[in-house]
Amino acid sequence: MRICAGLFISILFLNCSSPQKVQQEAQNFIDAYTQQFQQLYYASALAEWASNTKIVEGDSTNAVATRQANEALADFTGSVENIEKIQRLLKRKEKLAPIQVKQLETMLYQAANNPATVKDVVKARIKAEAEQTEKLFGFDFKIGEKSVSTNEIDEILKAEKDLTKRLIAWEASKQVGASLKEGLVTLQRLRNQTVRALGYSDFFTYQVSDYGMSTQEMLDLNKKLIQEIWPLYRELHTWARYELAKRYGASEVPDMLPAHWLPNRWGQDWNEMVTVKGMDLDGILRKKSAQWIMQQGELFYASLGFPSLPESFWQKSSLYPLPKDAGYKKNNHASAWHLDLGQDVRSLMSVEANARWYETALHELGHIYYYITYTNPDVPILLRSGANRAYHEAIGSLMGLAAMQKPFLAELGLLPEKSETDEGQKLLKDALNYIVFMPWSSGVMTEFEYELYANELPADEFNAKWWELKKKYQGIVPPSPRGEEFCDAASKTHINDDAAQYYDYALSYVLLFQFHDHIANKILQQNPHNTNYYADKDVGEFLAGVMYPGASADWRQLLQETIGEEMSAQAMLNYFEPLMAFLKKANQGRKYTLAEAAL
Ligand code: X8Z
Ligand code: ZN
Repeated sequence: MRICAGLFISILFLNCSSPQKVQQEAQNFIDAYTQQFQQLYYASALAEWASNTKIVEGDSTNAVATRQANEALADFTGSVENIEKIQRLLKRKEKLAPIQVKQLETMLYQAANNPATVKDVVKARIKAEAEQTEKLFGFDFKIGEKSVSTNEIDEILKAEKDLTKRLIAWEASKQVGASLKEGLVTLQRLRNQTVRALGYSDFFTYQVSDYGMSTQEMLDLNKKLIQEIWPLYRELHTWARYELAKRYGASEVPDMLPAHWLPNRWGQDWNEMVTVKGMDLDGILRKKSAQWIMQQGELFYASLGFPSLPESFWQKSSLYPLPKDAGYKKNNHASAWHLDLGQDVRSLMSVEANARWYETALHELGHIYYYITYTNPDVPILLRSGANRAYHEAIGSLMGLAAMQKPFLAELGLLPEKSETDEGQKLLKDALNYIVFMPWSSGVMTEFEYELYANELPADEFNAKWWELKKKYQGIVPPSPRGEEFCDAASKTHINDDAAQYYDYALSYVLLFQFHDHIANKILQQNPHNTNYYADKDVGEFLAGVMYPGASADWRQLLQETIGEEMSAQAMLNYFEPLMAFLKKANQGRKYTLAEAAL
């Protein structure tokens, strides 16, 4: 009797414990978890940093250390004890503070990538990921006998007029994919297996769930975006076919764009096709230096009221290409790091003095200033990430767009005050950047990774599917048939080390035009095509307001609070609206080869 009564009382007590008590219990757990998490996270980031900045052929020291550090972090975040505790606390959700619920949900989300119940799978995945990164960035690109950097390949694809030379450079850029195919097949299996243990159907669905969306909702949203920009894309595609055929002296205008004709390894950004008269940024920047680009970037953010970058950023970042005789390689793709979720912020780039790196440097600094802004006492360590992942990508790209507009460039003395520029050409150049990117990101990349993970695309269909999607969404075809001995998808960084997240960039472009529209019209009262953000503290305040809460805010609500809108492509469409008539005229009498409506 006594025992039963005791049990009864304790059950009663448990169910009726006051919100304060439950919150206290949760907070104790969150605090202890956070402390350990931050240490393990930092150790993992430091090891990853070493692995990405110093890749020595045949030396596995960094790879081994990275594997160990990542395993330790995974063991902790996915431990049975932690998962059970989180789930138990989340059962009493209604008694917890919303910010506690958010932190517990973040923990559970991370646990799902590393559940201890499938420890061996997690271990195998960590190993496979480390090997894939090493292969991807340790790869020796060759043109003939000569080793070349990706910067050198990109330069050829930007400027070279000889189609044979272009073909050789493009094919060289795809070799890396073939060497990564086996690893991708392994990762496809292991990534799916790990997240299934906590109930996600596949890795794509797991990644999408971070937005609070289902896979179908994400696919539908991306499809809608493609449909909305399609009429403009169709004009750009037509214009580019004729323009490039003329440039290369081709005897015929091809129906679909050969991949090696375009100024980008994946055909994701064609802006380098156009040099705007009176605004030749490449020509201007060539006379500056890579260091100048970085300093200028910091100055731009600082002019808006953001702090200078910490000294440690300059000391510890890896910002410039390695010397040819370095004896090791580094990750050739740009990234920004928040290593300790505190003050240690760094960027990894290979900046050179040109417009492409100018834009990329501003993009990466956007991430860095996002880190710095949400590293504040109101944002718990576990919520130091973007309101969603697309927000994080949007800020720096927005600054890149702003820093290429004429009044801004003039203020910085990069253009003569009264230079004559061709506004139509400038808008065309912008569209070749931002509009062209949409079928690639929302279409090719998103659908390929959906097929890869959610539909378990068989390995002997990888390349066929890739080129089917390239044709369908981008109207791009390979220079010659590419069999399954190649794996052209794996030549794209994100397929290997940022899996199932590329729609982030598509959504970030949508968001950035919404932010830009708001800034231009509501804050600066300037024409969105001709703004000057420089030194405007109100613009800085607005951006800081968007970034400050990090992931402690609900991303939809934050959009309402900051710009009073839902996510929508309307601002992007408005920006490019004047271009349609120009393109229609330029394309008059030409043969259109893309369907009138997107599929
Ligand atoms: O990967 C990036 C950034 C790093 S977060 C340089 N971007 C995408 C890409 O290069 O494919 C920026 C825009 C698209
Ligand atoms: Zn980015």
